[in-house]
Amino acid sequence: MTNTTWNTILETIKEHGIVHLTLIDPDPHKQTPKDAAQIAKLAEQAGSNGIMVGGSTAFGIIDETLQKIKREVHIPVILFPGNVSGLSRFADAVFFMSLLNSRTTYWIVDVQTLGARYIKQFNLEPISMAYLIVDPGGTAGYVGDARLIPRHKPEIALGYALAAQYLGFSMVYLEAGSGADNAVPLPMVEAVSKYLDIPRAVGGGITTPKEAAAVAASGADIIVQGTIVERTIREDGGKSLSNTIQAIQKAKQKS
Ligand code: 1GP
Repeated sequence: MTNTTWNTILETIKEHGIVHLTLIDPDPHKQTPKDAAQIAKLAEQAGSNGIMVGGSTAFGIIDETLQKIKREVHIPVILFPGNVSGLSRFADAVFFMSLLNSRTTYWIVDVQTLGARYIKQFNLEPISMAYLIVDPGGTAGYVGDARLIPRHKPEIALGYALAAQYLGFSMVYLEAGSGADNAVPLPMVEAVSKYLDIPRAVGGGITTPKEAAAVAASGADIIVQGTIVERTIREDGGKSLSNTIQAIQKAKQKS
């Protein structure tokens, strides 16, 4: 097993200071696999560095969605599974996540135990990720039974993030929840970034280029966007996304 996807992500962080990942929820109520593949293709053309496929309530059409996406893009396609049912042999890699601030052992270690043999069988590259859900948390917070990290307590987020690093995780992901009204607070991103050596991904409720740039300038290495990409890409073919990607790269050059 070669760590191709993770190495590509690390190399892109080294080269551009930042990675942009586009999240596609393979939900038949949102879009068909064909539409998902079209979104992925336009996202790649706009400069996104990878496609994440998954969601807290994703079901049913994951294999088909992945097969169609893989036909359209050259960038890595990474699973972002909401459960064992979110695994598929048709991706390049999987974010092997532990929801460290869950109240329930299922989301911390049991679901990973149930899924691990499939990852081996499917020959997926696992990328270990500490998943930390910040208030308001959205569906992920609800489904994952998270003890949401309070927005005004960056030190709690830092404690979890350092614990993740010391436990050997490859990266941490600060998640405010898909479609959140407010993204992860910048002082929290700053506090975590100041002391952490492993990459920080930040996602949930990041909408405008300006907002994304501020998150990047605060120390995020990976920015994840889903809702806004799915929405705008239909309207402008990827123009807004391309603006966002330019804005985050510029923010990194300055910081
Ligand atoms: C995925 O929460 C992110 O983990 C995506 O959030 O849909 O708000 O971009 P958005």
